Amino acid sequence: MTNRLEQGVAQYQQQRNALLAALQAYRAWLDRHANAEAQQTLHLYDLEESLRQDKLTLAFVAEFSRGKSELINALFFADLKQRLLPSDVGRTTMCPTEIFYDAETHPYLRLLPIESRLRDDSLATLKRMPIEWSSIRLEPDNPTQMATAFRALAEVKRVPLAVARALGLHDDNAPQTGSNTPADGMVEVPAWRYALINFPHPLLKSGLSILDTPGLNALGNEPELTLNAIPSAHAVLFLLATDTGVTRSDLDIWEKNVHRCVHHHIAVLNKIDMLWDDLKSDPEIETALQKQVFQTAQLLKLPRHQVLAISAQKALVAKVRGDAALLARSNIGALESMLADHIIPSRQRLLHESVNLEVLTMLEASHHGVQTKISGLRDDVQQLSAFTGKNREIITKLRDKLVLEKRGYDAAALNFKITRTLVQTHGRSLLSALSPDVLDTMLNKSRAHLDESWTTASLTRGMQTLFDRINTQFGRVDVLASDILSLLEAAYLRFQEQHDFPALNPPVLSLDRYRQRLADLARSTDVFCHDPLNLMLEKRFMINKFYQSLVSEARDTFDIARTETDAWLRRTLDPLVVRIRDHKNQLELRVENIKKVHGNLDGLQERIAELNQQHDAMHIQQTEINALLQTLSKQHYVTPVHHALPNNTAPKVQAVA
Ligand SMILES: Nc1nc2c(ncn2[C@@H]2O[C@H](COP(=O)(O)OP(=O)(O)OP(=O)(O)O)[C@@H](O)[C@H]2O)c(=O)[nH]1
Ligand SMILES: [Mg+2]
Repeated sequence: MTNRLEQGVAQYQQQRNALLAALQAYRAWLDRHANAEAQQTLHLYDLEESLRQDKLTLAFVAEFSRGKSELINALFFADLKQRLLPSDVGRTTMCPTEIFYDAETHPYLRLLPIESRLRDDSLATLKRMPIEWSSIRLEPDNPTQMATAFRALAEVKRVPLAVARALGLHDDNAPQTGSNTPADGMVEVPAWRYALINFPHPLLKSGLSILDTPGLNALGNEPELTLNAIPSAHAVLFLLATDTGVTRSDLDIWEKNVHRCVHHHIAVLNKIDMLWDDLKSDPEIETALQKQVFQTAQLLKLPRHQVLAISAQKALVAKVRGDAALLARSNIGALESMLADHIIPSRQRLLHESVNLEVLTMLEASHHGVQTKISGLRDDVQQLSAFTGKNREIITKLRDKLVLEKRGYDAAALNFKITRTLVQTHGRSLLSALSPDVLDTMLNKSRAHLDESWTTASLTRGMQTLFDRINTQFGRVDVLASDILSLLEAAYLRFQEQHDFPALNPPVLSLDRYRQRLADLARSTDVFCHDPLNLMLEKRFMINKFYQSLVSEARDTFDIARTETDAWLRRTLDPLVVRIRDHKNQLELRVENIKKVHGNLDGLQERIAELNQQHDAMHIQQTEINALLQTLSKQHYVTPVHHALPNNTAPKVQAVA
């Protein structure tokens, strides 16, 4: 039995494969017709690789015991007929857990020891160092073995108070942070800092990746999650429970980590079975439920339809037992449909748009090249046909005219080389304005603020200085980019006026997305600095951790901006270079034609037949490129039918992004 979610994810995989196939076909086309610049082929390879790596990420965020792990079990692992992830009363999941599929290795559970918090390496770096992790091999055919292994996700250990403090996990002033101070001076801390589960589930194989997070302020302990993993998830499911209602701490997590920080979020009011009461009629229960949904929507400032009321536990039980009536009553189908009808299509749309942005200009240039060749060949055949019965004198005149035209064009093409060199020089300045060295200098300056004192005030100052400097640098890039564009437009206009080139609109470079990302980081810094919890916790430790995550985010943003600028340079220059080169080849061919005819009037018919053959071959190329254009510009995603959700941020094409 496949549900809506499985269908949705399968569709997402299909579309990704279709895009991939189109890119491969285009690369093969370029190879076959030997008119690709090496850089173009490389770029297509990169795009294909990033498409292959693309994952659809769902993050589950909530206060402890709202049923996050239970919901993951119900949505994804019910077919194993077990409660796979530990889910229990009170605080259960102790470390953030990422669940995905990686075909390269045997299924595993990897656990990062909590002590790694003492190191300066980021989680992203540590993820690339398997040696730092404790690894357990999973047996996918043995759910009991897996469930036993997954108990580690709930493990805690007792450490001396000083160690907990050093790990930034103890707050003397706020016992609600989870550590208490017993007489023996030992406190409980999570045994593991992070978990990775590689598991061959069909949904995960299709490119889905899940992030389960621990409740009770544990999120704030890992700034990489709050600054990056959660905001960049394609959807965040925020859970609440009917028995607790919306509490102060629920609201706090919602405000700090979900509401304004992520674009796609769904509030899930879980545990509706708590309202089921044999002594009440169904309409009474429904009224009570609707009231709670309404109140939840109001408190979270969400439209009513973005709050889904379900029972994760009953859904899991129903799926394990094959109880259709209970499954329907659990209402999990509504959540599965929401994911399939809104979240997945919006990810598909973005994927499609980002690939289109990269490839359509290239494809259009190829299309134009073929078109020019076809019309050139047609003109040539016409021209040669007109020679039939003409004398050598007329042909001499025409030849001289054509040679003259070619000379004029060659001069223009040579002139363009100057523009091209100039653009390349500007391009180098453009890229060096975004070089890692420039960033390092800026980082050192911002860090100076912090070295004076590790306070939230100096953190704010340091980060503001950094973001201002990066923005200034982006401003410089804007100016250089618009200079480049003017140069190219002026050069192209000459070809349009003097050599009948069709209109071409080179794309404009926009770094707005990265400016927005910096603004988001600045806002997160502000939230962090005003959070009473962070003011109370061992300051230096958390500020340092937060600073490091911020810097790594700023670095990524800067790097992606550079990659995008580099790609933009290619997108603006390459099509022009290709057009100018194609036209030159065309003219050369025509001069050669006329020279041949001039030398051997008897071979005229033979030459016409030859050109007709070339013309037919070009037609086949044209059909191929048209089909590719059609595949890539076709909308593969399903348009949302019900309520439109706001757009997510564009994907990182190089990381995928
Ligand atoms: N009655 C009822 N209980 C549920 C439901 N969903 C989860 N629970 C129970 O609530 C408790 C907490 O569930 P978990 O899945 O561990 O909650 P969590 O949000 O993952 O909690 P942490 O891991 O501590 O952050 C468990 O005992 C679950 O069985 C539900 O729909 N109905
Ligand atoms: Mg849990």
